[in-house]
Amino acid sequence: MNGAESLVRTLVGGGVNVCFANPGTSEMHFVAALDRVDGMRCVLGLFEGVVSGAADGYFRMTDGPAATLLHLGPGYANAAANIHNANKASSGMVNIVGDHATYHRRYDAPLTSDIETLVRPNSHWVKTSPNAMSIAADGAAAIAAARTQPGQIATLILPADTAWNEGSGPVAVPPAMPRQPAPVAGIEEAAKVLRSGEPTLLLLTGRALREDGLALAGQICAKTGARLMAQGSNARTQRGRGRVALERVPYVVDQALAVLSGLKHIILVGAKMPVAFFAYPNKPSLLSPEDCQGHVLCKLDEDAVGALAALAEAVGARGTPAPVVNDPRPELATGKIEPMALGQSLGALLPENAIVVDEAVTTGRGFFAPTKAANPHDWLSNMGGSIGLGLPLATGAAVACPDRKVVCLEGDGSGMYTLQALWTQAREGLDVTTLVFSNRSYQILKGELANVGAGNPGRKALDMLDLGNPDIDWVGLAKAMGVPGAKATTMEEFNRHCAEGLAAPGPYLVEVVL
Ligand SMILES: Cc1ncc(C[n+]2csc(CCOP(=O)(O)OP(=O)(O)O)c2C)c(N)n1
Repeated sequence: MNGAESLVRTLVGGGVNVCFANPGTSEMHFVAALDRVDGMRCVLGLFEGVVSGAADGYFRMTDGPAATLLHLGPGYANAAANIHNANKASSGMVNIVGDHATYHRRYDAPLTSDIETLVRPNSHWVKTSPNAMSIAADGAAAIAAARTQPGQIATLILPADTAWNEGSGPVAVPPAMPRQPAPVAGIEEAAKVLRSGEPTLLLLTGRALREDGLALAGQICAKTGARLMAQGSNARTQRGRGRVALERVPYVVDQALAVLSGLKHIILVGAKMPVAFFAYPNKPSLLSPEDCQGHVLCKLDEDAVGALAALAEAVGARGTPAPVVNDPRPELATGKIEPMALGQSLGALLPENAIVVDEAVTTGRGFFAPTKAANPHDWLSNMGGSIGLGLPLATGAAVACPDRKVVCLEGDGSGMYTLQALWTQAREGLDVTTLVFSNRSYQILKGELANVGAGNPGRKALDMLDLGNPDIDWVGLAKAMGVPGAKATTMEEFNRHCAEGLAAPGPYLVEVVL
């Protein structure tokens, strides 16, 4: 058995059953080995940013890593922006980056580059496998690293001769370690703060934002009068009717300062003290009041649900009912297409157990409130700020959860970075309804131009923020990649086309003209 097959068998044996791939010559033995090994689903992405974003979506929905297959330094470089996003979301993934055969590297052939240096900033674990006999053991170590709580990026560089020479056969992967309990001192400190009666916020991210963690956090806040919020963006939040709802720290600095003003304590449940996305002249970087103290209940890799349960116990909140959302679902909105109307119709239309991928940027900023009482769903956000994640993330989430509907909320500017994901959705028959909010501009940047104090923009500056001239035909783009769709110019059309997409099995795209 050659090295490549030893590696693929190690991946499958270690529970890595999906590989998002964009291969080249140096990965041909890995590709050939896929045919000889059962249990590995291979999904082709036509740009590496699709591959890495999909692996992120897959991890968020399964809590287990997928593999990616990337072609040398440039293949990795194309994947890097969404690996950055995955890293910020603490998603685990096993990147397999092909390289030239070990003896060929010294000749500096066109695709030669320093792959280790390229991958290091966004990888917790990096290794170039030295020979075919060690590739399976290195693969097993990469899987173990990717599964390290809360999830890590592991990058294994695979020189072509380590794939084609005789290998060791598969190597067993040690079972994943559970999360460690949070230190008792943090729980005691948090309980003391909550008992003090001073204005306190429980700030959540990570594992705490699933239904069980939210119920405990809701009980604690109902009992003690503390406030409850989530970080500005989060990997996966479970929300909707029957669950404890929470708002996020706003993106706009002045709004965030207002929301957090008066607080004396923030209890951090996996979260960091809130910081502004960017610095702006004459505005603070830290969003909490100067005299507000942070208290770590648990770190991101620790057992957040266990820590919340212990805190609920400590403040006597176990018998307090969790304040879950009981409101009726909103009605469909009608008339002119506007962000709040879209949020309302979305709240009415979201199917039970949907997975919402949110890269709606300006249009979607207010969607949390009107979707609060929608059917129960999971909400996935971009945590690394590198746009072009939404369509790939939705693709990976749909591969992970074939029984659930994925609804991708996408800005037209962000969508254009990685639109090839639509082709993968069509080829794989993935159940994704994509709503592209076609405001034909980089709308958010128009506000940012003013916020950074760059003065009154002229024609040249405004042209850099405008996506019209020519208008992008999203329905045409989708059709060309095998995804049916329709355009909506009124809320009535939106309601109809969105419902059509949600009713159809497989991918569908609605271009929403704002
Ligand atoms: C990789 C990357 N390049 C550029 C940016 C800067 N950027 C932030 S938002 C944005 C435009 C987003 O446009 P769109 O998705 O249409 O959202 P809108 O604000 O119009 O709703 C750009 C270019 C970024 N965040 N990431």
